[in-house]
Amino acid sequence: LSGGKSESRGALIVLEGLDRSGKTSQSSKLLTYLEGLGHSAELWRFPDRSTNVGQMISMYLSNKSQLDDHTIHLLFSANRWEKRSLMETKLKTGTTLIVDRYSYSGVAFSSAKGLALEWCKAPEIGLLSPDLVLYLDIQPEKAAERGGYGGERYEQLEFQKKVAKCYQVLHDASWKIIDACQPIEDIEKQLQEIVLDCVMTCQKGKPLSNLWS
Ligand code: DGP
Ligand code: NA
Ligand code: NA
Repeated sequence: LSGGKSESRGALIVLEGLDRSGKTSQSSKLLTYLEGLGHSAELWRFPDRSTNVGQMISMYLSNKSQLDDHTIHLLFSANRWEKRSLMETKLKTGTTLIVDRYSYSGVAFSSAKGLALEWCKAPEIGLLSPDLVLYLDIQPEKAAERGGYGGERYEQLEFQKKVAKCYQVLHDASWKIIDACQPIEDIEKQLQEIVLDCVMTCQKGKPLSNLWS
């Protein structure tokens, strides 16, 4: 009754980076890759705009509502908390989750507004800790040149520069920094290698843990 693939857990893999760093397209390429290898995998993203909390966040991001900086911070966190138990169930039943943004976005975007780092981290304590964080590294100016900033609240060069600085203080041993200005296929290949390695490590029984660790 041991060692079977169906009993090993999935990996929690997070993609982070500035707006227009390429997270969303690389996330879906990774899903296709893992499924192609026969792994059970799902693509998730935060904010998850489909929930009630997510709809409040979406209104805020599109400037249709105004909220105090602390209030919106806690809503983003609540949006992750409302998915925590499902996340744990999926991982424990062997599904790997590719997650487009997570708690690091939460802390980086709010501390970029001037909120204290430790205050920003506090509501994330107890969420599942990613096995791997893939940070798509791009200079804010380069990201802005890519165009297609959709006009949402945070999609402004000066603010993204602050977010980039805030991300820099968050990285730990679970992070891999990827140069997001390489050709798209090169990025894809690098990510595949790192992700496969992580999936294997988790299958071998690496325990789940909680933030911040
Ligand atoms: P996206 O759907 O990935 O484009 O994200 C929408 C915007 O919200 C983007 O500018 C990043 C920002 N964002 C994502 N997660 C959080 C969070 O937890 N807190 C804050 N303040 N902003 C976030
Ligand atoms: Na965006
Ligand atoms: Na995105």
